[in-house]
Amino acid sequence: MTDATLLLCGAGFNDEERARLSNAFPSVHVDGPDLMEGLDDATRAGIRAIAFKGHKPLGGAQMDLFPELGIIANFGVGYDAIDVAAATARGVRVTNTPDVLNDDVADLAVALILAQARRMVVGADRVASGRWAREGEMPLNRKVSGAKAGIVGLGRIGREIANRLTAFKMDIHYHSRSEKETPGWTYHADPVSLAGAVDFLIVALVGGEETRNYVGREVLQALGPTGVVVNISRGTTIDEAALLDALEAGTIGGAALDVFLNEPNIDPRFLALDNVVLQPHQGSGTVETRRAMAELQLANIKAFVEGTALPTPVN
Ligand code: 8YV
Repeated sequence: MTDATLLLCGAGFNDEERARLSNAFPSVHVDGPDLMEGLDDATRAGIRAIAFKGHKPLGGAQMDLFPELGIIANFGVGYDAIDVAAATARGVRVTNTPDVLNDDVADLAVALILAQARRMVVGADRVASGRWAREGEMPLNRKVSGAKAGIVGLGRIGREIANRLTAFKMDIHYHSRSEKETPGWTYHADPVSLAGAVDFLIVALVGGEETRNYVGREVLQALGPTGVVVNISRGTTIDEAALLDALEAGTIGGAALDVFLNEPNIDPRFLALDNVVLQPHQGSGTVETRRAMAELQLANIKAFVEGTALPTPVN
């Protein structure tokens, strides 16, 4: 194990995560893939594994900087930042951290639904600003229990969200590539039909080119002026320009978003809206879950170095 040097890549590693990795292997750290070129030749030649965190693209050109690279272990379930085809072509294994974050991401989706419908951010501001005392009750908002929810992408996280929403007596609809076995949830073969049938549209797709702009103008139009879109997946899955137009024009009722196209420098048009709840991509961001993700990332690297089966391979 000691002959492998690890490259930690990502500005988001916290002290505990960094220590866990560098206690296990000799390590070098760069804040992002764009800084890999700055490493000297001898350092690059020693790198066998990259522990990756974040969402900046990591492509074949960067992989080629490391002649001994054998694995890229992603901190996260979504690996759309990594060019997996390029890795496979170079014989480089890619791993991710599925399942351990499902609960947290689903919890946040439910929180976003409640916060948007019950206007909790506006309510908190009413208390803090003294407007409650001066102006009295806030305008009435919308009931969540018993409403219709539509999940776009019924993977592991989508199912966790649907399971939680059934406790809110919500009628569950979903769209995915094919119909799945469910406890009686309603399948829609296309996302426009799904959006037309529900009050809350929750996007739980995987990221990447295949799902870019999957929720587009037509879907948003079908959701209608009281419909709310919730996104805990990737900013790329919704046509963001179409979403902003719809929010500004009031052709949808609102949005609750944990993810954006250009994180963390999100489109300033979002900040002028009063029908949105915005979060800083914190779906998996609890101490417990981030620790589990870090352990799974390290377990993949150790398995690679020891030549045993990778716990959660992507390619
Ligand atoms: C990130 C995520 O990994 O798992 C994913 O796909 O988007 C997150 O959990 C986390 O924000 C670290 O970048």
